[in-house]
Amino acid sequence: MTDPDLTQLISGQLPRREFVRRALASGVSFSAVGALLAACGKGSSKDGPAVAELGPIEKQLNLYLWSDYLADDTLSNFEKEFGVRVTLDTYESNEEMAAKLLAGAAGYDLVLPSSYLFPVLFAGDLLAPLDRRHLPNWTNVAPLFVDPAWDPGNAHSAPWGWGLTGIAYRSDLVRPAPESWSVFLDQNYRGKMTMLDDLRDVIGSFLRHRGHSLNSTDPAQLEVAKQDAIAAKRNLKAYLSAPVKGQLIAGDVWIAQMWSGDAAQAITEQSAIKFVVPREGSMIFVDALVMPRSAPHKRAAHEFINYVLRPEVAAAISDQTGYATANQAAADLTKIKVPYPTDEELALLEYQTDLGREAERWDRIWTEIKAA
Ligand code: N2P
Repeated sequence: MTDPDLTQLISGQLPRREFVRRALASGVSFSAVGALLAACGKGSSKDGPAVAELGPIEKQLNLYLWSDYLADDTLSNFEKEFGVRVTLDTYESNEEMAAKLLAGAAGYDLVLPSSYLFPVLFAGDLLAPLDRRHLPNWTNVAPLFVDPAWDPGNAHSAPWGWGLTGIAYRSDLVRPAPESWSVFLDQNYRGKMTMLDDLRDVIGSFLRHRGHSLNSTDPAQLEVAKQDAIAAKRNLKAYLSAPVKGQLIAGDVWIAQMWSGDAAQAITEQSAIKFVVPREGSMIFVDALVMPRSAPHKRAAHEFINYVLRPEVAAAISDQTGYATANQAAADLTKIKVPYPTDEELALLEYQTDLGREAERWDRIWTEIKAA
């Protein structure tokens, strides 16, 4: 990317998507690109074209979702009922997914970002508005998730569920129970611990450990978080997200930074696994389905959203994944009640927010941690 690119973008001579393509090709991180677009006043897609009329349902649907976020029969039942073939690609972090979309990956009909990513997706002009006329089951959405700050009027998204980041551990092998992020600095567990392969979770947890916001952009605070993360890295077996479950169940990993639902999935197979929110506090997230502008099967995408908004479909997803549903009607049907955070825990939880231009600093620090 060159300065003339930026000038052309501002004057409207360079389309947003071409700007994004060039910026990423020249090594600028996706979040920094989002910040640049937002700063140039190109940050809103709410002025986009009105919702186009959708034709008949297509025969194909391409999903790009977080791994382990569906019930076994969610897709096969949809395929059978609607006569649509579904393909599923998965990702392990918001950053992995956003980099792919911003780099121009086309062909996906629905993706499932966390709320903090919305400013970047809007800035990249990546999202198509949803047509509520094709979502009669919308009324099942819990009031808490209606009209969120990150997507006013839910114009571009349908809430899926929410969860927390915490520590999953083998209570039969680890004593005393971990209660602080500092457990990852404990050499006694060297080689038996993992942290999420996610810069927001790793750096964020060490920021909380030192009493700071997990959205901090303060260089001095971030420097200390980096040093802590590097010290912890010496004790880690790996950075591994959802796929660590098998190792925790097998006992190869004893302590893992983990998302609540994935921990719940592991607990169903090994009851000695426990999940704790560290005393310094942690992150809470909401994930929501969005439809890229480039989605080739927009009617099928709407039918799928409407399908997962059915109480019984959303309940089955919540039961199997351990994530709390954003569907009010489904919450009454779930067999496994996902425990809502206690008031004490809630006071310690923080939503991740977009880092703006400082995302670049975070990216640099993460690269340094990974290279250390
Ligand atoms: C699903 C993980 C989703 C949680 N496996 C991260 N937002």
